[in-house]
Amino acid sequence: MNRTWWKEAVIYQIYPRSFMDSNGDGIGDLPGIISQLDYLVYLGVDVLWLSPIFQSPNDDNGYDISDYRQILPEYGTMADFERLLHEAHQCGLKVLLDIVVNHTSDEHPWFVHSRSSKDNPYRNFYFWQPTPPNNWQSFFGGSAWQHDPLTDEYYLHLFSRKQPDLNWENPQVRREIFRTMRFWLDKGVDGFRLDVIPLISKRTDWPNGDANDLMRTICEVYANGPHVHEYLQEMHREVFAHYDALALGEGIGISPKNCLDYVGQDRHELHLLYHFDHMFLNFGPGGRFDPIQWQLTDFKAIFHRWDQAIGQQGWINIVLDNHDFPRMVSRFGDDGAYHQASAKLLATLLLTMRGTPCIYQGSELGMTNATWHSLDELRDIEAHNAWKAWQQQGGTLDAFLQAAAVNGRDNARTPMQWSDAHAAGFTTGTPWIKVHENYPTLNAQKALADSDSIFHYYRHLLALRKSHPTLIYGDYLPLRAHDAQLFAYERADADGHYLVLLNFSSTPCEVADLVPAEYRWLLGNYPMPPDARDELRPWEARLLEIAS
Ligand code: TEU
Ligand code: CA
Repeated sequence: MNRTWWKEAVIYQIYPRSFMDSNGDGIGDLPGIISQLDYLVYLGVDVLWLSPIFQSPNDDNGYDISDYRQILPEYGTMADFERLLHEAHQCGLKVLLDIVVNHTSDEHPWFVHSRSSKDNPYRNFYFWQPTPPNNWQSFFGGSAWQHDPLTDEYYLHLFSRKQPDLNWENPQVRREIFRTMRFWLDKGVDGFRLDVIPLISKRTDWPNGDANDLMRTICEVYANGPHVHEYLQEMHREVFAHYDALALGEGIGISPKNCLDYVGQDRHELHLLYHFDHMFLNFGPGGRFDPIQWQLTDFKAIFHRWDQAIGQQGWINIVLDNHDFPRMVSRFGDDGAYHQASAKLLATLLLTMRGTPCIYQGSELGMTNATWHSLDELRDIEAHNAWKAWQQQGGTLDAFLQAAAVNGRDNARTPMQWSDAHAAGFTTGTPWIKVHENYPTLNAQKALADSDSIFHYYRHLLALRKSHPTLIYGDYLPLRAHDAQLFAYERADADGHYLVLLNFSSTPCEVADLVPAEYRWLLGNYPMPPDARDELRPWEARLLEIAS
């Protein structure tokens, strides 16, 4: 396995809107990020991924870009961005921009031209049809085809109506996108997170999707289109081949079967991708707002299947939460009685699984899902659209708010909790989205002062990972695959051998048969027991070094 910086790095995702506000307008911004670089360096991460910072009407918080070369004024100026990049580099941090190239905003000049007439030179930048050719549904609800009265035709939008899909079959579109990417790389950015990249090539035979099987429809109909690899290879030739820059793809619709087509090291497409298999585990037949119970055995099987599929030929990201999903401790842990222990257990999984971890802002503090008391508190377009559909089916508001509290995206978007000051120290003004009620006790200031905090656990683990390359490159060997309570595995290569034991439950768990007599205790989320063969306590995590 060849060594590269991006396999060894740990990525920290910043959602700029909710990270730190410098001027009291209630919206996080670039100077706010600059003011917290010391915090990120102290934590020990290597790469910052900034969710989109480009000009946007914010229908989907920046995932609807109206100018790829301007900074959103709410976030600051180009000079602020250049200062952020410079200061981050000075601290040894790399910076990835999140670029959305599957679609633009409907306010992007390309779309404004495109819709203006059927023979406009930009018409072919998007997909126009006289009538909807199929039953495709938008990810945010309703038909993916929107009628436009200006020319009496329909355009495709896989996300909101204000996010028309670009037509990548048009070489001019590709040229413009690649030029834009080079523009930012020439400024010195270290790579891109590529939003919904498996969707860029459309099946223009326009087959129907299966309304009863969304996952299959995503994999077979929306994603992995006929030219996707051709386009990504072209992107590599035109863009990435000329820089030491990272291509990290959001891998929606990619499965273990085809992942190496994207990240195989001989492919020259993406370096990394993150998949959605475990992130969709608790989505019921009705999707996100129809949550179901998930099983640890399924969860483990997903990690195993992906690790086997990737093997020695490629590399992936490890992700347990981000701005699109609930908080990991609320979802996969226990954010009540075992909040501290389970947040640390999940950190152990995130940072010792084989792959490049992404830490989402605030999870290093153990930030939790919020409670939503009314529709007005929710900001996410996906939630508001889902509520409309929910209402049509006769559902109640209470039940909807409960579903949103389990799986809504706004859970991950509440402001970063810096201190117990006004608005958690995020802003001196009124935050754009409510601050979580638990900020007086759960905040960075408290965490930094408490050597036993979740934050310091992350810090130790990040340092440990750096000094034990086997935790990065070593093989992943799952143990007790069928155990519904214990997630256990070894990481091993010629240089070392480690055992990771994670009790995903609030009842004790036997591990005596897994622990050899000789071991060295590296880290745990409880005080060291007299013997590492003793049963695991509720949500206990142990990381041991064992003899090969
Ligand atoms: O997300 C893609 C995506 O499909 C998931 O957000 C999720 O499946 C969706 O919420 C449906 O439940 C990316 C971005 O990460 C997300 O924030 C954007 O809203 C989306 O693309 C459109 O750009
Ligand atoms: Ca601001």
